[in-house]
Parts: sequence; structure tokens; C-alpha cells
Amino acid sequence: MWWKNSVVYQIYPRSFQDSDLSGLQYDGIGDIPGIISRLNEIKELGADIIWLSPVYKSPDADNGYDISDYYSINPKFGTMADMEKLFAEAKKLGIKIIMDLVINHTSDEHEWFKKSRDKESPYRDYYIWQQGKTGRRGKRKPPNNWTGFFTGGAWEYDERSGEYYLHLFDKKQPDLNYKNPKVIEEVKNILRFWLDKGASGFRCDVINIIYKTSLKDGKRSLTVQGLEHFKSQEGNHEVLRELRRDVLDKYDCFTVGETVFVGLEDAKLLCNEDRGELNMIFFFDHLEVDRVVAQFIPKKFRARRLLEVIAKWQRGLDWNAVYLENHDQPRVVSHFGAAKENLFSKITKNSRQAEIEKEYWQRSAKMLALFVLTLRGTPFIYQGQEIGMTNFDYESFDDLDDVVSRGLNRLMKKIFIPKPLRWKWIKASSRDNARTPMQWDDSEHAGFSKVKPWLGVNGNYKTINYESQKNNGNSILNFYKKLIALRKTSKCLIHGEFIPVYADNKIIIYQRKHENDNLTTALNFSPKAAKIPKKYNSLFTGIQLISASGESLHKNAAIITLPPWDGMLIKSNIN
Ligand code: TEU
Repeated sequence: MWWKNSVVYQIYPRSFQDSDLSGLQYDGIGDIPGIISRLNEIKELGADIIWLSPVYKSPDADNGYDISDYYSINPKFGTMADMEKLFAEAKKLGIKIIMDLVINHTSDEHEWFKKSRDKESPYRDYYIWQQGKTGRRGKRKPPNNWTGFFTGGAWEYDERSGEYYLHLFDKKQPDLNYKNPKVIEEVKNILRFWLDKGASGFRCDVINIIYKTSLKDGKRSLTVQGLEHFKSQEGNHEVLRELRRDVLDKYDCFTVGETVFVGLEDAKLLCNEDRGELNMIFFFDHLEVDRVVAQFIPKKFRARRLLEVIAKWQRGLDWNAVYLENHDQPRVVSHFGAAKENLFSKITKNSRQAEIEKEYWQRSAKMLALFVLTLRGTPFIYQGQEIGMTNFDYESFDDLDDVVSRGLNRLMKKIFIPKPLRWKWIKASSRDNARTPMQWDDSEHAGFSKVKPWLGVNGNYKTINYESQKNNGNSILNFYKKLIALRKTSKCLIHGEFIPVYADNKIIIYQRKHENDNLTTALNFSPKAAKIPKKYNSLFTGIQLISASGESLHKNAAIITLPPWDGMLIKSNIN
């Protein structure tokens, strides 16, 4: 299973590289020829699979996660010929590509949905249409009390047919009806089409909520209401098995499912090779250790909690999809690393303070690289993570683009949450944090484009950019390269068992074991040096393979301390 030895690099095409190649003009939006022009950088990093966020035709209500034609390319990104060239050029470099499969919903501008608005159309049953209820004083009410993932209700009334349609995300993203076998056949055709073009698999968007067993009212809930009627339903498992049996198993490919509100028991079923559903899943638990109510409200970070959650999943599933960032999440160095607050802010600092910040930004980004690359599973690195890109530095709501951030702001305003607090929460959680243009160099627009980008470039691009790290042996980028290379040659890092060792509020220690090999990872998630309990000294007696600070461990000291934000990997002598 080649995908077990691989490292995946996620590209969010809109923000990766704009170009004027292949008949395109610079327009501030990344494109496929731009990706082709950067394949060497991905190869040099050591990644051998690309996950491409959606490039299909779309009105972009949710930046491509609202597809209006699964068989054509968004003209902003290029043409089908460009896409074919991307497959071919990537292949030459030994890089495989997996596509984003968004099949819970389509765009409301998809032909199926347009036709489905007509009650008599054979496409009516492609979506979930229901009559409304009559509320007080004869007022029209939605068919049930479900709420969506993007804040607000999950039903939209359609004047033309006098009924409501279900949309668990934006109202421009109507949910498909998986009780209709024709929908499943359409999905099979989409899969075949892209596999025949050269795709090596799929990242499957919100794949554990596609089947709605009943449309009864949901239990009252602060998050998504109605979940018990559509999360990980038996019908959902059946659809996945059918897609696998009839299509996926006939190709050399793999799937990684994005699974929302997923529990370990569900996940075991979804990833069980004998059942044949998905190959691995993305869960969110580890990114939510310092958040309440899904992801919006922060709470204190404790390293101990992080290890508990990671250990549960590492030991609970045979194979994990391992990640710390994607296009929906804040940058990890701003989330779990040293760049939590004010880093590189415009407020004048004394030079000593600024130096420490810079040092710690870099070191913590490396420490987090060690984390994601020494766990058991297929690692996914998100564009910009390899150079330690940080959350955006915007100062106003007007700079935001994301449909979720805007919706959330409206909702919080309605319940009178004061503006500074709204801004603080949204700033820390907004999906736009991950979507600022890739910082390639220190030229205007960070080398991403020659014209103003669709979303503002982070002001720190002069300090944080690819070019400046490329030839710096000490950079985050080169740390990623070294570590990926190390991982590729280490059976222990790929196949070794995961064993949690120790954690407190600052540090975590775990081991990977394979035959006679024994690797220990120790990570410090705090700006203070941390003592390692004496009991574990023996684990640190071997060879230090790599460390985030570059400092070597004083192995013979009676007390071993881990410098602030440091992380290290040790080949231990003992078993
Ligand atoms: O995301 C699913 C999802 O529900 C969350 O990760 C979502 O971003 C979060 O709850 C809101 O902050 C997937 C895609 O990754 C995301 O980009 C899409 O917007 C969404 O599905 C709908 O297709």
C-alpha cells in the first residue's frame, strides 16, 4: 500500500500560485498552470502525493466546495487540458494526485438542481425536497428543526415549487439524496471519470453525513441539530461499500474521508479494511483540545490533553490520516505554536523581544513538524505549513472572505456579542487564516501574483517566505525536508507501533517501536524550559537524530531539560 509510505501535500489552488501561463492573465487567483510551475518545489520537499482542493466549475459560494459541474474545470483555474498536463507533469516527477470529492451537496447552479426545482422533473429526487409545516398564525415553517454546519437553519424555501430543500451547509449547497440509486450511479461515473484521467484517489468531503435516514426533528443541540438522523448512518456505510466495490477497488487508489463529529467506534467501521469503505479518515478531536462548542470558543491548551486524544486515535485505529493544518483550520504555529498572539505585529517591540519571537516562531514550527511527521499514519502537510506561515494579520471584518466567518459574525451580532469579542474569536478561528496567499518571496504580493490577490497577503511575507528559507540550512523548510527524508527511510517511523509515554501541561513524550528499533519523540509546547521526569532519562540515552532548536541534549546530566518550544527525536538504546 504505497500511500502508507507517502507524504501528502495539500494545495488550495486559489491561494497557491497565480500565473499568466497557458493563455491565462494574472487575476489574483491561483491556477493550475501556476501549480505546474511549482511542482519542483513539492518534489524537493519530499511529498509524493498532492491533494488538490476543488478545481471544478463552481460559482464559488464556498470557494469550489459548491460544484456546478464535476466534469469541467473552473475557468479561473484553467482548462481540462491544463488539468491533464498537471497529471502528466506530476507523474513524471513521481507525484500522484488525489481529487477532492464533494458529494454531500452540489451547487444550486448545478444542472441537476436547476432541473430539480421542477416538481415533475426526473431530477426532483436527486435532492431532498419537503413540504413545510404550518406554524403559529398560519406562518410557514421548515419541515423540521435541523440546523446547518454554517450557522442558521438547514432548509430553504423555494417559491417556484412551494417546497423546502435541505442544505446542511450554505443555502447555495443543496444536499443530494442518497436514498436515490440514480445519485449513487452519478457518483460512480464521477469517480471513474477522474480515475481514468489519472487521479490516484479522493479526499471525500464530509463523507459521514451523506445519508439521511429520517427527516424527524433532532434533539436540541448547541451545535448541529439533527445530527443523529444523518451522522454515520447504516445507509451511509452501505453507500461507501458500494462505491468501493463497484469502482474504487478496480483501480490502484486510496480514499481519505473527512468525517465530522466522528467517534472512534464509527471510525473503526469506516476504516476497517474487511468492510471496505474508506482507507483512512480525518478527525478533528486533536485540533479541538483548546476549543469549546466545535471550534469557535477558545479554552486553555494543555499538552496532556493533546497526548490523550492523539494516543486514543493512534492506538484505536490501525492507520491514521495525520494532519495539523488544512484549508479550514488556523495555521498550526498560531494555534499550538509560539505565534499564538501578536507575533510580528506592527506594535514596536524592543529588538531583543523581537528576536526571541522570531527564534521561537521558527523553533515551534519545527517542533510541530516533528509532531506531524513522527506519528503513525499518512502525514498531510498543508501549503505554507512547511515555511511556518501564520494566521492573517487583518484588522477588520471587511478583510474577510469566508462564508463561515461572515455568517458567524452576523449570528453573534444578533445576540449582542460585542465587536471586540467577536473579532477576537473570529480572528483565532477563521478559515481565512489558512487561505491567505502562499508566501513565495519578498516581492510585491509575495510572489503569489503580479496583481492584487483575491485575499490579502499576510504583512509578514518579507520575513516569512519560501525563497528566504530555501537556501538557509537552518530554516523550517529545510527541517521539513530533512524530516520527510528521514521518515521515508525509517521503517520504524512508518510502521512502528505508537506508545504514549508521558505528558504534563507543557510537554509530551511518545515512542515508536518496530522490531529492534525504538524512537522517542519529546515535544515542548511552552515558552519555558521543561524538565523531563528522571524516570524517563534512559529513553534519552541514544542518538539524537534531529532537534528543533539545534541544541544537543545533555544526556549525561542528572536532569534532562527540554528548551522552550523545542522538539527532538531520539533513537533510544533501550527497548
Ligand atoms: O468542511 C466540513 C466542515 O464542516 C468543517 O470543517 C467546516 O469548515 C467547519 O465546520 C466550519 O468552520 C468541508 C470542507 O473542508 C469545507 O471547506 C467546506 O466548506 C465544507 O466541507 C462544505 O463542503
